[in-house]
Parts: sequence; structure tokens; C-alpha cells
Amino acid sequence: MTLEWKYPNSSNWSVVVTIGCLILVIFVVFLGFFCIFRKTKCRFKKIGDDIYDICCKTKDINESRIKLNEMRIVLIGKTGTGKSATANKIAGKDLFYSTANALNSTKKCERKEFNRFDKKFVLVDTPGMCHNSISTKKLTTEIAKCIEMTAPGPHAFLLVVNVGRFTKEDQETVNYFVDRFGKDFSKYLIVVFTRMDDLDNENTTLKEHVKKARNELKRILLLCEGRYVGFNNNLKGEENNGQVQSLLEKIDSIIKTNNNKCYTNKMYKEAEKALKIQQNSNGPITLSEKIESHPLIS
Ligand SMILES: Nc1nc2c(ncn2[C@@H]2O[C@H](COP(=O)(O)OP(=O)(O)OP(=O)(O)O)[C@@H](O)[C@H]2O)c(=O)[nH]1
Ligand SMILES: [Mg+2]
Repeated sequence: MTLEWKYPNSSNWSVVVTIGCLILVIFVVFLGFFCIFRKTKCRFKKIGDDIYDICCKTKDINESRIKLNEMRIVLIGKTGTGKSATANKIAGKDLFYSTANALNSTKKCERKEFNRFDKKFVLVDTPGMCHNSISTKKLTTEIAKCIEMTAPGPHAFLLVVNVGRFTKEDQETVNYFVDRFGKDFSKYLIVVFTRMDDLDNENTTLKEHVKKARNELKRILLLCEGRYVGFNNNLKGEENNGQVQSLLEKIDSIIKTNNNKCYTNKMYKEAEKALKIQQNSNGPITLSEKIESHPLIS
């Protein structure tokens, strides 16, 4: 049997043309649907992208709002002055270990987060200077961590001193921090006087105490533009809330003055570099010595 091509007759032609037209219509319809689908998909994608953008922006705004409502604080000072006790008073609960026993005192930087007075707090308690069982080198390594622990950096440094006599050790402690944290340190500094109960027992106010203070202490208060508060770490409840609120007002004013900018790791690195240069050369004196000999302060 042989297969033979037969030229289509007129009726067959109409079938071929109809099938051809049908294929063409199907193709055009398919193409049309494809284009509409693509366009819709693009439009959906755009709507999706817009929603994503809005979500991201809202997330950023929320994050910056959280950051704006956040207070990051580092407590520094000589050992036993009441840093951990003050940190607990700020938190309104015992988060840090505070003790009269020097052997059990704070040995490492400790970071705690909590919410209070409609704010988020990040508090870092540091080991005290002039510690018998920790070398200054070890303390320096440890204390340097407080900047990263409060990343992007603290809004305030609370230098905790007690209302007792301001000793040579206290002075050396301040000098240490001035040199370590550099020229920007004073912009973030607040002095917290603990043991206000001792002053109450002597019927003295903090203002009077400061007035009668030694020049070394007055220099520090000048350095931080008179930002100081008193704390009685035995107070509880509303009375404690009052002293914490006074401190928070001071921190708020620092944040405003510093245009919301916190102390940064970059500032710390610059201070570290400057201190190394000063230590390696016999020339310029350290920042703390410069401050001590400043005409405004001395
Ligand atoms: N009376 C009185 N005692 C206080 C006050 N503040 C702290 N203390 C006491 O001082 C002692 C030392 O307090 P801490 O908070 O452990 O001191 P610190 O500065 O953290 O000490 P380090 O961890 O060694 O650096 C504790 O027995 C506290 O109860 C205060 O305002 N009044
Ligand atoms: Mg402590």
C-alpha cells in the first residue's frame, strides 16, 4: 500500500483554514492572557514591594522609636562606693550583687535590661577601681567592654562616689577614667553621691557638702558642668522613685545637649590612641593632668 498526497479539495480547504484560524485565535487569546497575567503579576509584585517597603519603614521607625526611648547607662567608680546598690535602685529591684564584703564585690562588667517609667533601660555595672584582688590592667580590659555592652554606646556615665571624704584614691579613679575615655567623656558624665543617709544624719544637705568639698572634688564637678545627684541606697518605694527621677532628668538633659548622640566605641578608640601617644612620648601631659592644670578648674 502506498501513501499518496492528495491536494485538498475546496471543502477540505475550509476545514484547514478553520483549524488554522482556531489555532491562531487560541494563540492570540493565550498571548493576551499571558500579558495580562504578567502585568497583574508585576502589579502584585509592585503592591507586594510597596507593602514590604512600608513594613520595613515602619520597622525602622519602630526601632528608632525604641532606641529613642532607650537609656543606656554605665556605672563607674572606686570599689565599694555603691555602684551595684545604685544600679539596683535605678532598676527598682535587685538585679546586681551589692555587698559590704570586698571579696564578693563585682569582678566583671554586668549588663541588665529592664523597663521602668515607660522607658527601656540598659544598665552596665562595672568592677570598681582600686580593687585589691584585680590588677589595673585586668580592670582596663574589663571596663573597656562596657562600651560594646551598651552598643551603640552609653548615653551617660555615672561616676559613683560616696559622701565621705574625697581621697587620693578617689582622685586617681577619676583621672583614670578621664584618660581612658578621653576628651568626650565629660559630656556624658554625672556624679552620683551615695550614702546620702550619712549626710541626713549630720543634718547637712548635698549642696552644703559640695560647697565645703576639697578642690579635687570641685574640679570634677566643674568638669561635668555641675551635674550631680545624691542617692540614699536604703530608700525604697516612692522615696526611691523620687531620687531615680532626678537622675533621669539629668540624663535626659545630657541626651538633649548631646543631640541624642551617645558615647561611642570610636571615641573610646581615639582616647586609647591619644593616651598611647602621650605615654610613649615624654612630651605632652595626660588629659587628666591637663584638666587639673586648666585655669577654669584649678
Ligand atoms: N548606708 C548606705 N550604704 C550604702 C549605700 N550605697 C551602698 N551602700 C553599701 O555599700 C556597700 C558596697 O556597695 P556596692 O553596691 O556593693 O558597691 P560597689 O561600688 O558595687 O562595689 P564594687 O562591686 O566593689 O565595685 C554595700 O554594703 C552597700 O549596702 C548608701 O547610700 N547608704
Ligand atoms: Mg559592685
